[in-house]
Amino acid sequence: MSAIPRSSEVADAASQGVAPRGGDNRPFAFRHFPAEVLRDALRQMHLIRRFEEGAEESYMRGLIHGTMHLSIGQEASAVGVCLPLTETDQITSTHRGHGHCIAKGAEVGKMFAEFFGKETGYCRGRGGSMHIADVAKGNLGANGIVGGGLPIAVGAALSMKMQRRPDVVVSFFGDGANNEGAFHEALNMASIWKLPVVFVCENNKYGMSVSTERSTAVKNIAERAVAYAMPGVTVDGNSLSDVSEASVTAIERARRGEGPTLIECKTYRHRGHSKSDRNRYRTKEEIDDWISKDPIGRFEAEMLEYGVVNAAAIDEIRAGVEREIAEGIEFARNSPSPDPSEATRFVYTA
Ligand SMILES: Cc1ncc(C[n+]2csc(CCOP(=O)(O)OP(=O)(O)O)c2C)c(N)n1
Ligand SMILES: [Mg+2]
Repeated sequence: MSAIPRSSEVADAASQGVAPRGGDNRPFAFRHFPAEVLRDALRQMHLIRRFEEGAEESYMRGLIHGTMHLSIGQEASAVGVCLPLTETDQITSTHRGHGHCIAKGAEVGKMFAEFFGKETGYCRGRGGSMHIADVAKGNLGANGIVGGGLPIAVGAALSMKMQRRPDVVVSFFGDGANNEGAFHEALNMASIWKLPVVFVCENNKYGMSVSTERSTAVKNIAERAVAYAMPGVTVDGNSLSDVSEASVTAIERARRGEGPTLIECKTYRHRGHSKSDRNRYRTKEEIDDWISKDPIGRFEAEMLEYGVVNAAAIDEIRAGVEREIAEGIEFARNSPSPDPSEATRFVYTA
């Protein structure tokens, strides 16, 4: 179930309350990005939300096997971070990576096909939810190993530096990864070699059922940056604008050759850790409180307030996303399954 208020409700609230403002009081994203980029950011956030709801429904109907980790509630982090990236910039992702994948330009039809185990999927149906990669678009892949993407990002950034390319690498990871050795090794190496990499910790308060208060010695994970002599910044991960501001600053710094940054996006997953989670470690009140801070509803309200869209334009965006999702599921359902005799092909690359 989607918790986003209908755009007409938001529009009514905005028209009865605050008049559109302009000038320097607007949040960063509204000053920095053109209107069409902001409208596309909203479309992407809806696309991620509806993709995951579609995946959840398909799972219930037995079209998807195994498990999956949904990022519903975390869309502002994926989209806000990727907003300043070019096609040749790269990302590494996590087990909760559908949003990163879409924000870096993936097609939902090929993603559904991968979920359904079809030959037309991003990894020819061999990978599934946790192993989607789209190298042509700069997505080096999701990763089932907690912290696994961090050293890969550092290697990719070293390669960019050695080739004198102007590109940067963004490494997404969860709060659970910040206590892994790979996190500390990656940050240290990126700092001493001033590599063009941005570390983005999506702190959704839990690693499975363990809260960050119980697992992590520092209050804000961004404080870890001090130990590796790089900037560390904690932002409201449910604010598209705040996330994009941190991302623009870090990416510009990396492109100038000044090295890495650690960004911590404080956010929340509305759903359980995976399909088998019974939510015994958190309260309904906590979940409801975060649902009321839903990043999509917040961004829509801001878009209306600053006159970037009207209610009709939002409805059009939603309708376009619905069509794209329906077509994507249809494409995946009608796609061929791999031939069982080829099950071991396309699994390793030489
Ligand atoms: C190295 C490693 N250890 C443990 C696991 C099991 N595991 C899968 S997801 C997860 C929790 C990860 O939490 P976090 O990094 O906060 O990401 P989130 O699930 O909250 O997005 C764990 C412990 C794993 N996949 N890899
Ligand atoms: Mg977490």
